[in-house]
Amino acid sequence: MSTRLCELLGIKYPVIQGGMAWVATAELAAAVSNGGGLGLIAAGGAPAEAVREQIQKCRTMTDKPFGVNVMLMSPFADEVMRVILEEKPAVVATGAGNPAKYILALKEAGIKICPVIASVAMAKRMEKSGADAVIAEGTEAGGHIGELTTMVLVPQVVDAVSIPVVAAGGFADKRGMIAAMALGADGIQVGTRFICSDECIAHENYKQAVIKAKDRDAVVTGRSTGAPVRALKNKLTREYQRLEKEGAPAEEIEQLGVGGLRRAFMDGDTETGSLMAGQSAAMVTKIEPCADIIKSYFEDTAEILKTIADKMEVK
Ligand code: TUI
Repeated sequence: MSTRLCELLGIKYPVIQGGMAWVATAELAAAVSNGGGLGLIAAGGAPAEAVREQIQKCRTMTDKPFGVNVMLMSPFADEVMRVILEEKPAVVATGAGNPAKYILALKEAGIKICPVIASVAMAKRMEKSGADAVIAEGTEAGGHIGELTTMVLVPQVVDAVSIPVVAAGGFADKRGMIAAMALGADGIQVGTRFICSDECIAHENYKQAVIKAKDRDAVVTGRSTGAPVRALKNKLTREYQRLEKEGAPAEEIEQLGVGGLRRAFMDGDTETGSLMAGQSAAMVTKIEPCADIIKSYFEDTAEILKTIADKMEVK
C-alpha cells in the first residue's frame, strides 16, 4: 500500500507514530521508522538540548526518515524549533497549538511540516500557511484532545483541504485503517498501540494498564479548565473529576496533574500517575515489536475489503 503520504515522507507504510511525551523516545521513533512507518520523537515539555540528544541518538539507530513532535504549549517550544532547524530531522509534527510562525523557516530548511489539528478551520489555516500535510485528530485520542470525533472530523477536513490528511484517534487495527481510507485519509497516526511495543521504554506497569483497559476506561479530565486530557481511569483521574465537580480553583486542579506523566511512564505509578491513552486502549491486547504492529495494519486486508464488497454487492 502506498499513498501520497508515503511519497511525501519517504516511508513504506502510511503510518505516523503519535508524538507521546515521555513515551516517544529515540528508541521508539527509530523502531517505527525501521518498521516502515514514520517514527516521531516527542519533545513534550523537554528542554531543547535534550531534544537534540534524542535526534542524534535516533540517527544512530535508523537510516530511515524520522521526525520530531513539538508540543507548542511547552515553554521550550521556540528553543526546540531552533535546535530542529540545526539538526534537520525529515519531519516536524506539532500539537496543542498553531505552528504558523515556524512554518516558513522549516520549509526553507527542507523539513516537512505536519501539524495536528482538531478542527476544519485550523486545517484550512495550516494549508494556507504552507503545511505539507495535516494530522486530523479526533477526541478518541489520548492526551490533550479536541471536541470532534475522528469519524466526523476526518471527512470534513478531507473535503476542506487538498494536502494529504492523516487520520488520528482510535486506530488500533486494520479495520480502523481501512475505515480511515474510506473517509478519504492518506494515512493514519497510531499512538496508544505503540505504547505496547517492545521498543517503547515506558514502564511495564503502564503497558499492562493499557492492555487491561476496557471500553470506557480512557476518561477525560480538565474539560472545566479548558485543557481536556484523556487518560486511563485511576486515583488521579477520580481526584481530578472530584475537584472539577466541586468547582475548585483551576490552579489547585492543575497542580494535581504536575509530574503525573513522569510518575506513570518512568515510575510505573498507575494510581497517581497520568496514564494518557486513547479510547483504543481497550483494543490493544499484547506487547510486540513495532515492525509487527505496523505490518498488522496491512496484512490480509483483502479479506475485509471482500466482506465490504459482498455486503454492498459491489462486483
Ligand atoms: O497535543 C496533543 N496531545 C497531547 S499534548 C500533551 S502534553 C500536555 N500535558 C498536559 C496537559 C496538556 C498537554 C499530551 N497530549 N495532540 C494534538 C492536538 N493538538 N490535539 C488538539 C490539538 C490542537 C488544539 C488546538 C491543535 C491546534 C489547536 O489550535 C488552537 C489554536 O491555536 O487556534
